[in-house]
Amino acid sequence: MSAASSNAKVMNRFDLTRRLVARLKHDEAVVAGIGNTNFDLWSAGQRPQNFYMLGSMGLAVPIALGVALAQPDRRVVALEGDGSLLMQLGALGTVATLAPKNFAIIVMDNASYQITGAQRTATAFKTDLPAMARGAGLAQSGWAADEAEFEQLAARALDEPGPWLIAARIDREPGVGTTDRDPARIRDRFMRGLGVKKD
Ligand SMILES: Cc1ncc(C[n+]2csc(CCOP(=O)(O)OP(=O)(O)O)c2C)c(N)n1
Repeated sequence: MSAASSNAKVMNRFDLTRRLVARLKHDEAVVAGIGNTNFDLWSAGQRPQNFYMLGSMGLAVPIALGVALAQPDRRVVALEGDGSLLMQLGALGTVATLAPKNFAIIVMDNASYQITGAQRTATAFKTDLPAMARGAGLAQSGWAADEAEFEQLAARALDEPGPWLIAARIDREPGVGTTDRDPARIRDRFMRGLGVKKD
């Protein structure tokens, strides 16, 4: 895990998402943010333990944090874009304060709001999200240097005590596929996947 983004290779979100999904054992919850993170998670293989956020930027981390606190025996991963995380930075301090050991955040940083026209975000200039996360109190926070290190860090985040924040520099490829846009179905399937809805 590197403190500097300059050491990190530019990777691809769908490729990294597939690598993460391949490492899931069974019951981990994965909460993906608006747009591309959830399109790629959907295309990497649907599972009832996945939640696909529609419409609101920055909510993957707060939703996933709630799941991690409610179900401490389950590993929970939040997948978020840089633009979305920048919109909800306060959540990092909340994660650091509550410090759930079963929680990991993965930031897919393409330095842009890709899905709305690739306008540049602050990370295209001077802002470094893992450094901000460390400032928020998340000590285990840094850049994955390449695909191999991403896999290694994902495996640790699924196994060793968190909370974690793993950032990956990615290209500006759009997401692969599109999520089923039926929020009630997505919610119900997730609740069943987590064992909290039985009917
Ligand atoms: C609160 C809010 N503001 C603006 C939008 C419009 N919007 C939807 S996705 C998006 C960009 C998301 O950027 P990022 O999280 O970096 O993901 P990327 O598209 O780069 O994969 C924007 C501006 C929105 N849906 N919600």
